[in-house]
Amino acid sequence: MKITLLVMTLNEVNGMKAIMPQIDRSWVDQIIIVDGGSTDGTIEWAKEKGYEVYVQKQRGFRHAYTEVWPLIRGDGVITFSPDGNSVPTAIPELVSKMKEGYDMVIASRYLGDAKSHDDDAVTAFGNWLFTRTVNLLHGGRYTDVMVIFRAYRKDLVQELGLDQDEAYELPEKLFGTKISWEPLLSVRAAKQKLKVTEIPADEPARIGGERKLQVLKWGACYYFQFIRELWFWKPAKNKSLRFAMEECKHEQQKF
Ligand SMILES: Nc1nc2c(ncn2[C@@H]2O[C@H](COP(=O)(O)OP(=O)(O)OP(=O)(O)O)[C@@H](O)[C@H]2O)c(=O)[nH]1
Ligand SMILES: [Mg+2]
Repeated sequence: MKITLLVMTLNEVNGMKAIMPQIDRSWVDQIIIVDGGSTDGTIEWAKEKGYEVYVQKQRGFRHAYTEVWPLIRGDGVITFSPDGNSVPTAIPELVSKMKEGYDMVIASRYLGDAKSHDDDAVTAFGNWLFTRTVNLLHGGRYTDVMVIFRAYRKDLVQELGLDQDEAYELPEKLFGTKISWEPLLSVRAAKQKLKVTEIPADEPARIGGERKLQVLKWGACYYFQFIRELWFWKPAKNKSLRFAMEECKHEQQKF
């Protein structure tokens, strides 16, 4: 299994300079810096260091993902925050768990001894509430449904419909913002009863730069999605559908 590391950046040059040298390029098969239009030298620095850089065209975190997806050569991805919040040493652990055959592995800030040093009272409560809600409503067994730092199969995006605008449009319109897909990925992975696990990983405090999190607006959008998912998206009846789809793809390639 090949793994692509997606490094998400928006004006994150200080974090990049501190964190990227801690990542051994041989840990993964491909690294892409996915930039949201930085103006602080992040893009220039990354290119100078020889990284593959993709600059997103449409604003919003989820568009960064949908736009970069066709460039991914791995069968699995790791999404990573180079602002200091993701500990690079957890990358090899995520890779090896994926190679054991999991659909998704979350680097949880709240599992076992792990701690977040980035949370304030509001985000700590929000993350707890969101995780409890997803577990109660959708039968998850998560300790962290929100974190960016996680690994999953590339094809999950299509299988769980995460690339469909309809999954986000209404809450985004109601609350006037653009959101990401991690919370919905957690929900639908639980609904589909995928093979999911977590590893404990501390969240150190942010290194310089500015926080982009819009606590209230994003919180409202994600909560809306959690409730609507009770009826909005139905999991495939049996998991062999996935394999049937794969077979179809192979057949098409033959012709
Ligand atoms: N490509 C891309 N990256 C983004 C965008 N928004 C934020 N990022 C980056 O994604 C990572 C996570 O964003 P943060 O602002 O730290 O958001 P957060 O981690 O939820 O909030 P914090 O509590 O501050 O850590 C950072 O490295 C950001 O620079 C975006 O729209 N596009
Ligand atoms: Mg952060």
